[in-house]
Amino acid sequence: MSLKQLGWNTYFDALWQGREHLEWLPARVISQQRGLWRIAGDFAECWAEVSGTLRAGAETGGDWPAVGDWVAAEMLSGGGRPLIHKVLPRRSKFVRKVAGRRMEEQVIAANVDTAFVVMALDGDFNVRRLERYLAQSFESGAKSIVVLNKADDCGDVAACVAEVESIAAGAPIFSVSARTGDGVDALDRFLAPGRTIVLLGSSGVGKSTLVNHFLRRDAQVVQAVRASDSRGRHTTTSRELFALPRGALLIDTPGLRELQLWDAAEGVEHAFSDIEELAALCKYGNCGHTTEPGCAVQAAIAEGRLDQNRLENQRKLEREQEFVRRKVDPAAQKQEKERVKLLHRGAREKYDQRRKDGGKG
Ligand SMILES: Nc1nc2c(ncn2[C@@H]2O[C@H](COP(=O)(O)OP(=O)(O)OP(=O)(O)O)[C@@H](O)[C@H]2O)c(=O)[nH]1
Ligand SMILES: [Mg+2]
Ligand SMILES: [Zn+2]
Repeated sequence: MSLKQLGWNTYFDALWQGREHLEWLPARVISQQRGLWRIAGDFAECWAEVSGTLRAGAETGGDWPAVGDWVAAEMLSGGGRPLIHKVLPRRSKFVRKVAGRRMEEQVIAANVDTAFVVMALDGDFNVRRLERYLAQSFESGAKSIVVLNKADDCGDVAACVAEVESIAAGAPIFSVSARTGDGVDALDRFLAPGRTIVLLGSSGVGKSTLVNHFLRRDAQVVQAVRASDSRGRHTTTSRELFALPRGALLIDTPGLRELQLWDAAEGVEHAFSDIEELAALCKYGNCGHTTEPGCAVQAAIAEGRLDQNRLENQRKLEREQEFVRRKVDPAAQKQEKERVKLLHRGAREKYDQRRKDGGKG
């Protein structure tokens, strides 16, 4: 595949001009397995390792290559596995706190244009879980889309869509059935050539079934959910990027057992902007929205305009992400964000200049 078919564009091209070694080749990480990364580029596809320098410099989980990343690879003349020397700055990334106790970021997918946040309309339907995914997705830098799958297995799709509308903070919502194909064509607009889409959502919601639908072949194994509670069986076990026949790039991910937020203050804020708007109307600026007089949030709950559970979930997610923020060095994180911002600005300027010079975007 050509780099362009893999999603390369002038934006990454501008970043690439600053590479340290001319013999390095750009490649995209398409899957990953225990210390090996599968990369694709102009040279086709192969497994690669990370260089000693990258390994030594990797301080947190986020420093390692992830599926969707663009990397600088060196082909070794002796025929050994190529070495990944650098991860190009990410344009967007969907992350979580790594499972377990470690306070570390894990990158689920990088350089994604659109995130399909998938929720099933069967017995596993859960708007609180959706709020959690959306908060992290809003933080990612990708466009968030809610995909309500298994519409064929739902007694009242309209009611579920209405409920999701009230919590999705304006994210577009599509109800589909990957099984029958109903409604799935409406997602085509996000699948333009060179575009990267990640499928997110808990196990059993039908992510891999959607992948197979778009690929028009059974590339991914799918497995029935438990009859008792419609929960999935964690069928997909690794993240993988697929090239669709029509040119988009689709990343399938395993349903996460837990999605713990990581550095998602803005995402949480956006996800609950309706509550923020209400809070601005409270009588007291420091209103805690419990029993204070003149509380607009409590008034909305009393009038049925806001669900108490949504307010509680907001508090929970805020606490969670606050906890992470206190555990990791805040100064270091801020610095990192500034560094990435500057890199992006540099790339953006070069990109704009080229467009002015008559290049194509
Ligand atoms: N009724 C119905 N079942 C569906 C639909 N889409 C998927 N399923 C079924 O749901 C089950 C789980 O689907 P998967 O595609 O394996 O789910 P997944 O999200 O990839 O799950 P993990 O890989 O475990 O994260 C399978 O039995 C699918 O056939 C749908 O639109 N309607
Ligand atoms: Mg799957
Ligand atoms: Zn209040």
